[in-house]
Amino acid sequence: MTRRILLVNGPNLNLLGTREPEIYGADTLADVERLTEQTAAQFGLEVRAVQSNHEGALIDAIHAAREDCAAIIINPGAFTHTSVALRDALAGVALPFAEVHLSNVHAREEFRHHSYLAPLAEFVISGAGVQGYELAVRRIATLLS
Ligand code: CA2
Repeated sequence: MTRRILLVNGPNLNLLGTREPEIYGADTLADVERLTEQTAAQFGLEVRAVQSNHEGALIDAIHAAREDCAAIIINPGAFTHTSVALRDALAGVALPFAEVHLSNVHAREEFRHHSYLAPLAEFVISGAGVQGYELAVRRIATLLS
């Protein structure tokens, strides 16, 4: 069985660590990807990391995961609250996935409280900062064991 996780970060997450540290913390996207890879390695899992600001590119990456990944960790950014297309892509590949948010979306504006993806997710982590990615890897390792 494949031992690879697809890590997907959506729009604007390439800006991590450059502004709004009070909401999203000081770590960069590179830090997030490194933490995810290092945690996964402890469980003999590999990571393919993708970030895009384009909905179609994210969908293509999710489709490709069907070939060689066992699970997906996704921070869909603002597409969480808007994208039926991302939801359909995740439903289509039928891989177990975790939805991760750096901030606690339920403590923020009303429009961030709804996720199109969450009903299909194995689990959702929101508000644990970058540690949420580490926790997601640990839970996925359990689910895959
Ligand atoms: O809390 C999260 O991880 C979010 O997915 C982040 C999204 C937001 O739209 C979601 O509601 C919750 C926004 C990502 C923007 O990231 C930035 C990071 C640094 C500076 C500016 C934007």
